This record gives sequence, structure tokens and C-alpha cells, in this order.
Amino acid sequence: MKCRICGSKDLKKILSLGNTPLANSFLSRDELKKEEKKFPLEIFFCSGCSLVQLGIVVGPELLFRNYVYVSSTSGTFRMHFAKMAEEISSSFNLDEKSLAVDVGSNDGILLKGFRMMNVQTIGVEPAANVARIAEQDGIETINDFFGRESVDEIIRRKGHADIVTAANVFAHIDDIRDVVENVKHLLKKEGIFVIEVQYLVDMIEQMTFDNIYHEHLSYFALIPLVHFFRMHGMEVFDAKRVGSHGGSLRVFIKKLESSHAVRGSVAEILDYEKRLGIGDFGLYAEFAGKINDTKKEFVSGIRLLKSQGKSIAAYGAPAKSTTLLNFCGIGADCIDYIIDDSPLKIGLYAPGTHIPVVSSKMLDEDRPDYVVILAWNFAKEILEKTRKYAEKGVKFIIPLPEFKIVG
Ligand code: DWN
Repeated sequence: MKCRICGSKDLKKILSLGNTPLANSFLSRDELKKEEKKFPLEIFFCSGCSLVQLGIVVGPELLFRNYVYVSSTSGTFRMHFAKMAEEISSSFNLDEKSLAVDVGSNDGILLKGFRMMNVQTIGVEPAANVARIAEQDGIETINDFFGRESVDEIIRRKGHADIVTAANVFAHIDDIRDVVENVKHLLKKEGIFVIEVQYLVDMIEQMTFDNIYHEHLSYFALIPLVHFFRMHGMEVFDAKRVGSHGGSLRVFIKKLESSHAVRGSVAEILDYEKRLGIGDFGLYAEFAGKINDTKKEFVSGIRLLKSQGKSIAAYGAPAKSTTLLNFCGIGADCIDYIIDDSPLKIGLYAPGTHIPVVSSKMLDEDRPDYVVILAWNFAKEILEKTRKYAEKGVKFIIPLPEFKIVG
């Protein structure tokens, strides 16, 4: 195994979270009878460039060709990307003559924002079922992985791009060198590449270790990203921390020959990371210890309620809950069902735990004592939509960053 960015073989294991199923591999009733694939879930630190990364790569065809995650299920997320498109369009003076390309465009959640700004758009999405949703919503989408073939198809159809985005995608790709080469080929000279990734610093500071699963091959901080893009003839010229998914980093990258000035935000964040110890293995050894403490707190909180005869359900069946529940050994013996508003997940069973995923109507038929909000990053939105149940006595639990009972 060698580092995805610098090729170093000096990788130190930070933590093993066991052999776990693929986070979005929700099962149909028939699939429950078959043996479930599990893979080692281990994260490593590269002494060469400080990139934190998984120890194995599960093939993208297995992970992404049929996908149950539809980004627009959450109103919070829809607003997040509408704001992102608006900010970028005005910062870089995009207009009806501009072209925005989104890598891993899912149901078109971000491109809809650019469309609102009259920017021309096209998406690249490998999951046929999700690409179909985008097309039905009028978002032109190429159903394929981002690569030379899909890039040449975009150039044939629309010409070169003013902006290429990859939101919650760049950490999911093994051959990021290939991505950068293709982005450079696709972009105009002054074009920009914008990636948004779940931020390693937030994961460490907020203890949101459930973001560790096989789709997420890399856990980025700015230090290795700056190094990586410089290696490939591009330059990070701006960066900002944003709130999505418990804390993400939005990074703006340009071609070396582009005139965009490098902003002070880059040095500020790099300095913060250096002071935090992003380049020191000790930070991660301490993080691993704290993960086990957080696990103990979650398990003891749930087990105590069960020992008191309480009934527990959950709200939100995010990919991250596969890590949380399987790593903590909390299964169908503790959680009766998981409510989710994604039509693609309702009627399926959660990976590893086989807890049934049901629609929110269940709360009108059954009155659990507690509901664990597994999609804790959307706790505010979920608490708002379940207020009437809280008023009837249902208590809600937010599991991370610390175990908290609400209401
Ligand atoms: O990186 C990734 C992020 C962007 O999205 C992907 N690897 C996969 C996915 O991760 P996730 O599944 O952990 O993402 P979310 O957006 O935190 O998942 C939220 C879940 O909660 C979804 O299944 C939808 C559900 N939900 C719901 O049922 N009702 C969410 C809200 C807000 C709701 O009101």
C-alpha cells in the first residue's frame, strides 16, 4: 500500500474499526438471506505528506454504479448547495455564457443552483438510477465516471468549462491524479476547480468518526491538498470552512497560468493545521483513543435505556450510521427501526445490523420512547419536522459529537 498523494510507503495505522459492510449497501429482504460482504475499515497516516487515508480501496463499480443516496432529500443540503452556486457565480462573474460541470453530480442538487444563476450546466454521475432522477429534473447528466471519455463528451457537447465542481466526491476517488489531469483538460485558462470535502480537522475536533467508511478513501486537510495540486501544475488559491456534514472544507484551485490571486485564507488555514498538529502522528493516536471513549459513551447510553425497558427507534439512515452502529455493536436488539425519507431506502434493511428502514408514517402508528438521530448533521431539520412527537413525549438522542438527550 502506498500514499495516494505522494507515493510514500511509510503509512502508520491510526485505527481499525473492524470488518464492516459497505455503508450504502442497504439490503432488500431477499438479500438478507445471502452472505453480506464486509471489508476491513482502517485508517492510516502518511509520514510523507500527512494524508489520512483508508488502508484498502473498494472498487467504484461496486460502490457507485447503483446508489441509494439522493442528495436533495434534505432541505438543509438543498439550501447549502443553492448558496454555494450563488456565491461562486457572483464571485467569478459566471453568466449565461459560462459552463459549470459537476463531478459526481448525484440528482443535480448543485447544478440546479447554477441553473438558477442562468449558468449552463452538465453533470457527470456514475449511478444510473440517480442520474435518471437528475435528467427527469431537466439537469443534463452524463451517466459515467469522470474521466477522459466523459470529459471529451462534455467538450464536444458544450465546450471547455469555466468551473468544475466536486462536492463530497474528491475524497471518494482513488486516482485523483487522473481527475486533476482531466480537470485541467476541461477547464478554460481562467477556469476554476472547486472541491468540497468533509474536513479532517472537524472530524478530529468534533469526534465525527462515523464519517469513516469505504466510500471515503481520503480524509483531507489543506496541507496535503496544497502539496498535491502543486505536484500537478495547479494551485490552491482560496479555502473556507463550511458547515455541511459536521464540517467541510471548500477549496478553490486554479491552473498555474491563471491570473487568480492566492488569498490569505490559504495561509490562515495552513497555519491553523500546523498548530493543531496535522503533520504529527501523535494527533491521530490521541484521536483514536478518544473514538473509543465516544464509542463507550454511546453504547452505555443506549444500553442503559434498554435496561430500563425503553423502546428506541432512529431517524435518518445515513451512510455514516453504518459505521456508528456496526463499530459500536448497536443493532436490531436495541433499535427497532430506522425512519428515512429517501424513497430509495424505505423498505430496505441497514447494512450489517439489518434494522428495517421505514417511512416517517411509522411514528403515527408506533410511539417509541426514544429516537436516535443518526443523521445528526441534520438534527435541527429533523427535530423541527418531528416536533409534534416530541410534544407527545418522544425524546430524541443526538449521538455525536457527544451523547445528548433532547426534549
Ligand atoms: O459523502 C457522502 C455524503 C455527502 O452523503 C456520501 N458518501 C454519502 C452520503 O453520506 P450520508 O448518507 O451520511 O449523508 P447524509 O446526507 O448525512 O444522510 C442523511 C440521511 O438522513 C439520508 O438517508 C436522508 C435522511 N434524512 C431524512 O430521512 N429526513 C435527512 C433529513 C434531513 C430528513 O429530514
